[in-house]
Amino acid sequence: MKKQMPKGLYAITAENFSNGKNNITVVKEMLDAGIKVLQYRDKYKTKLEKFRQCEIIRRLTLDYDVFFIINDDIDMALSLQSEGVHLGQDDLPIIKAREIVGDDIAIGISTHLPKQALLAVENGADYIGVGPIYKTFTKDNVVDPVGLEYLGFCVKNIKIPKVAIGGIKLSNLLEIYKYNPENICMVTEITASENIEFTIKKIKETINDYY
Ligand code: TZP
Ligand code: MG
Repeated sequence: MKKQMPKGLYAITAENFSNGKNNITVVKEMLDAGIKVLQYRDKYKTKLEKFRQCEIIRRLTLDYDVFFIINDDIDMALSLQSEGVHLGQDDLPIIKAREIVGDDIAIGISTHLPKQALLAVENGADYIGVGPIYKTFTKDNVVDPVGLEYLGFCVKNIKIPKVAIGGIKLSNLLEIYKYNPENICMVTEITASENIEFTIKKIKETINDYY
């Protein structure tokens, strides 16, 4: 049966912004700090390298009861039975991805425009990424910031969960929190922090443990 994605902080791996640590080390620190949603994202490894890391992370996320999402690789999501797979606008269409993964694996899709958000809902996405809200250097070839206006549109008009993403830091977190999206994603604010546990504690305090 499909699991419900927990609300709150949505963490993503970024090995090249992890102070020299590998994804496994960072993920363990995130799990110990109590994150509930984790996406594995790595644009620089071979499929086999990604799979080896994801095998370990799958086991850890089951132990910690964390909602595990794999970016891009539908086959790996299916093979490891992750809770979700995350697609971009240039990946396989949601309807085709759904035929492959079935109904038990959630499909999320990045969106940057109202038209994309509405289409994602129509095509049966389980959640949408909304962003990048602010400028970010974490993602290559990223589109221009969409700003808070697009987040406002999505919160008002899109009924499936919304994950705000892109350039979100402790310093601007409250601005996002006010819009009340189901999830807020912070990548390098967590992976690149000197003390991941402390940073996650601060994030939780900032949003009043709403998440
Ligand atoms: N998709 C849209 S922005 C982004 C992704 C994966 C990266 C966001 O990273 P950060 O470090 O939180 O700005
Ligand atoms: Mg992708």
